[in-house]
Amino acid sequence: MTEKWWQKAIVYQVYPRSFYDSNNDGIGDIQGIIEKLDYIADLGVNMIWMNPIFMSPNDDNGYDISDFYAISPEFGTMEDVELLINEAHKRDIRVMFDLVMNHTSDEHPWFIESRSSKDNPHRDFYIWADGRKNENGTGTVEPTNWEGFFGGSVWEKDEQTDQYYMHLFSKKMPDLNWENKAVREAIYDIARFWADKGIDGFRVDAIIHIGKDLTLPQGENDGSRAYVLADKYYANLPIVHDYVHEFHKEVLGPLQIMTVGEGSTAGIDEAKKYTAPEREEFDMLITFEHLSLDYDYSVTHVPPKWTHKKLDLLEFKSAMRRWQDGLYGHGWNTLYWNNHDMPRVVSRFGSNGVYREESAKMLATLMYLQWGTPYILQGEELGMTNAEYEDLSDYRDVEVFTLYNEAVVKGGHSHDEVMAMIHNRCRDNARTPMQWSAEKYAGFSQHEPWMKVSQNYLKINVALQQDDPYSVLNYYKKLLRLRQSKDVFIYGTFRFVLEDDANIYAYIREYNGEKVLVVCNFSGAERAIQLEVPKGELLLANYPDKNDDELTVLRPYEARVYQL
Ligand code: TEU
Ligand code: CA
Repeated sequence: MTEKWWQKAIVYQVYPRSFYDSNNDGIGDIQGIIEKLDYIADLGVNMIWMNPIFMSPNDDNGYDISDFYAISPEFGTMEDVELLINEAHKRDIRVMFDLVMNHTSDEHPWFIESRSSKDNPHRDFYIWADGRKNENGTGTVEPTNWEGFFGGSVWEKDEQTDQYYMHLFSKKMPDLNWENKAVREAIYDIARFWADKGIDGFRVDAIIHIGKDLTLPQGENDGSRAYVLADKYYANLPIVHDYVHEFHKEVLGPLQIMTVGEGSTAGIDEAKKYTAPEREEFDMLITFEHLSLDYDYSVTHVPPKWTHKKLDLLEFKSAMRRWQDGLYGHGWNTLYWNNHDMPRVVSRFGSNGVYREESAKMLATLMYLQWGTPYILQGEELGMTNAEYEDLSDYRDVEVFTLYNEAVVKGGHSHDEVMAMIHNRCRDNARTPMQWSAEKYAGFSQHEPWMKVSQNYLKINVALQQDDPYSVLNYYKKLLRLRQSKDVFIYGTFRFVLEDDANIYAYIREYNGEKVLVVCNFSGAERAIQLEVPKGELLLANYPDKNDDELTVLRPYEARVYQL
């Protein structure tokens, strides 16, 4: 495969609202990111991905955009953005923006026009349909029983024209109609505009959903919820590839922009299509398969993402293998544990307790020495945990309130049960303010932040970890430098060892005659193993004292990397 710069990229995801507040209004901002660029560079990453910073009423924290060409004043100005791009480039850090092409805000001028009358020129920018007659024929119900990703119906009735519009996410986020060429052209112009500003990449939001089955079939319903996730009608439709290819031809190819598509439910065959260079679609895809294995599908009164069962490591391994093997030689892979839509990985698969640091280091070692481009969420390098909020009012995410409304208020399920789900699973877990120091508000701001800091900031913060050679932060630095120092980590093949072991995650990477071995204990107990390793060639380990003569026992969450 031809070499591309992004194969050596290590991406750091900045959630601007919660990263650093430079002007003390409680909201993170672009100047705040600029102030922390040296911190980011020192970590050893070479690209940042920023969640949306455009004009937005913030129903979904900026994913509901009302003007794609303007920066939200909370975050700063266009000059700030230009400065950020410049300052990042000076430090050899590339910049990736989040491009939202599936929907807009309902406050976007296109939608205001669209809803104003059935014959408005912008009517067909969005997806409108008549309701179905209700049972007794006195009125209408939604055109289909499809459930949106935040819960509830995907349809909202608009009284003005007595039709329903489609919204796969919140009702303030109407879906664009990609069948309309004018919509596609308008979106491509937006991408061109930002490419011209000098950014290096796009993360393309919710891309697998831009094609819908507009014959509007009903989803099969077992009756456990009023609406059903019928994603076969609105996810991964073949037409999506045609749209993405067109986008590539018009924008990505000519402007040489790197892209990663967000392809949550895309399977490996889909991913091959999206990322095979000769098909000219995306460079890589972010998929969720490996992070959907701890859902408990036997619980049906809430959408699957809120449910939980213990992760079966063997299942996890076979999912990882599917992606490591499946894409190798075809496309390119992504590697991640966290993003702004998921609970924190230490709380999810590691330990929140005594082994928090060991488990955070082990999880990073396991993930980021595999084949693909790493995506690290801010705070992950500290081993930041879930939010630990107690009250519903501490949460900020629209998805939390939709769940609560559907499950408790309308569905009659218990408050305590649903609060426990929110506590474990909600997206706000990933969005609490970055923990910079033990100062008030974790050094994120001097003003009360838009969202509460996690109470453990006194113990988990940058200032403490910077000076501690054994901190999670300093381990991340070593790990990322190790990854960048050897081509075997970038291009090498991947092969499991001890594949049937339900607690150990171990693999060998190999490239041009060089071999490395990564061995991780995924459990919180000591594990006996049998592996032959050479003496003294330990490249990295997450326990400080080394006894590298033999490898017969791994301590809780222990991780080791050997040169073979
Ligand atoms: O998330 C999209 C997303 O996760 C869905 O596309 C996914 O397919 C669905 O939940 C089924 O698993 C992105 C952003 O990351 C998120 O923050 C936004 O809220 C959302 O799009 C809407 O823009
Ligand atoms: Ca601010």
